[in-house]
Amino acid sequence: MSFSLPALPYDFAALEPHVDARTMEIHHGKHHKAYVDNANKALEGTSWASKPVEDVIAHLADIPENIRGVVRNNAGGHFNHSLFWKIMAPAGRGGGGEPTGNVAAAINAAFGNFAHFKEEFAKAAMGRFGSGWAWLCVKSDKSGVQICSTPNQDCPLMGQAIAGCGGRPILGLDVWEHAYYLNYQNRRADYVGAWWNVVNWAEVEKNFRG
Ligand code: MN3
Repeated sequence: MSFSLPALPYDFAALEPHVDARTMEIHHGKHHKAYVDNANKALEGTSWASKPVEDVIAHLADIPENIRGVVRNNAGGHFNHSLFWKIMAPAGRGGGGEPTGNVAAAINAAFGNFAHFKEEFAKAAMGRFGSGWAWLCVKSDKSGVQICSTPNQDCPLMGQAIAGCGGRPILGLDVWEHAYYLNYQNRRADYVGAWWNVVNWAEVEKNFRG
């Protein structure tokens, strides 16, 4: 079974005004679709074509070298965006507010409090030069959570050697210009600040529990 584009769990305009409808439409229907199509094309005819995307990106070193780069970018893009859509929800209807439960406890243990966590996460998002992602991950040894950032469509699941950070991502923020440029132009900080209004903490909690 090849990868397929997951349906958005809300309509294109649902995250307005924080993320605009036109951006969502292009981001999901064009960008994410292209990652799915390109990953499928590259993996077609290999034993990896039937594997879950998590397995594929966690074993990039085992992917044939002639397709490894394409798979890294496009299977990475597919996984990252699939997570991204799910950890957002309309503001006030599942989106925004503060984490609760286990993930709140883990965030407080690692960062002191939610406000400090947001500052550190925003630093990771703002410090990523060019295109990439900011992440909150459960550490590989499961001892807690940590923030990191990756370039392009790299993902912490790819591991330290490839992505420059590791762990299991439970929250991710796309800071490619395609994620915000129509509404925010060069004002990435405004996008990052507004995005907190649409974070679906119940879903992050689900991810945390694995
Ligand atoms: Mn994107």
